[in-house]
Amino acid sequence: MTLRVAMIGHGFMGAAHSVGWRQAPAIFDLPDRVEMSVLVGRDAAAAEAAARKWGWSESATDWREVVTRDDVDIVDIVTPGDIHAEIAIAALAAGKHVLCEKPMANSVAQAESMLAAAEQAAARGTKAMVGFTYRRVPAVTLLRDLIAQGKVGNIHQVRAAYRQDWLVDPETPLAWRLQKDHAGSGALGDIGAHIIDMTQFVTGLAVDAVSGTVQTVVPRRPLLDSGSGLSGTAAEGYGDVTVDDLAIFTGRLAGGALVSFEATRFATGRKNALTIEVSGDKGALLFDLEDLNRLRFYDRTAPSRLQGFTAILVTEPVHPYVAAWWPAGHVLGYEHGFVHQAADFVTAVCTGAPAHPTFAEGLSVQRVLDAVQHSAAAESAWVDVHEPTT
Ligand code: SOE
Repeated sequence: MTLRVAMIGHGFMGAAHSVGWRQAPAIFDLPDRVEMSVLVGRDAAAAEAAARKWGWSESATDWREVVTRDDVDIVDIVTPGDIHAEIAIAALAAGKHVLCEKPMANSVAQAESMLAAAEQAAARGTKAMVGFTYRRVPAVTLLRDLIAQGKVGNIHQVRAAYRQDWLVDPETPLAWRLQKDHAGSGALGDIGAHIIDMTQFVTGLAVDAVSGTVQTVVPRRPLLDSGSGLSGTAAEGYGDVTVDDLAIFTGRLAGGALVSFEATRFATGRKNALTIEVSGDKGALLFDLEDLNRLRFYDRTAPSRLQGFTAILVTEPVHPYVAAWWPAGHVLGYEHGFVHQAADFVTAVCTGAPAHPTFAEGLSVQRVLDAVQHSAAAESAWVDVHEPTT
């Protein structure tokens, strides 16, 4: 059998997902073949150029028509968040398996309706998954496995940060990521969502309550002329930034451990620095995306003369995903997570194996994001994540 994929959107994430779809069948021994069938974009010429560049068989402009086509099995959503819900719900109703970029939606209400659609579709064997790709960096999967095996013991504290600096220049243009209508929130939803998901994923514990603050450092920016935003060029005139530039918050995990979260686009000198450190009574684990082939481990149970953080080189065939790639010691990079994501999703579709992150997990992140915004609006009061906040 061949699984035929339609991808809706073709910006930065569209490029990353295209690499994933193209490489997964070559690198992994997948149960079925994968065909990159159709790429969808609003502008016909741009969609056609992107399809040609990334190896899609054809391009189209009307996602509504594409998600109901008989010759499409998987719909991959890489648009801005404001239309995730509409596309995902239509695709699931049409019986398509759905992979949706993070954050899953722009609001809790949208995420709830997506989960309802996914639950109905699951009864017919249809899969829905959220693209929190960093779960599939081998060192992050290993971190999760080591925690599950008790290597850090009882978790006392987590420090999670995602730091970028692409907005430090006040002349960086007003991309869709800076507009609430399109993005829902700013650094909070775009990169804060990653560290919320990663914390819940690696610890297996839900964020139960939060207290935080958000800030918009540069309130007006030049309008965007062309480009995706991260690398766009400016047009004449200025417009309002309607989202946060940075968000700093504390989370309380089920069981009581505290997490410090920092999501910022104003960390001068930090380009794409995601770090997470989990501290427990038996040990600690530290991951740094800028050094993604290593996982640092502190073993408190080792003789004290041997104690200290050691670096595990996560490049060996015994490590998650690595055996499919190069001989031992040959490092991986940013795009490999997207390949692992495509391979895992195809495997789940073909075998019926669970596809994580589920839409329920996507909704749980959305609830945390929403609670942070409510806390920020209430002078950083603690907000319970599971209570309705609106
Ligand atoms: C922009 O901040 C961004 O592209 C995020 O949207 C992605 O999820 C992350 O992988 C890199 O940074």
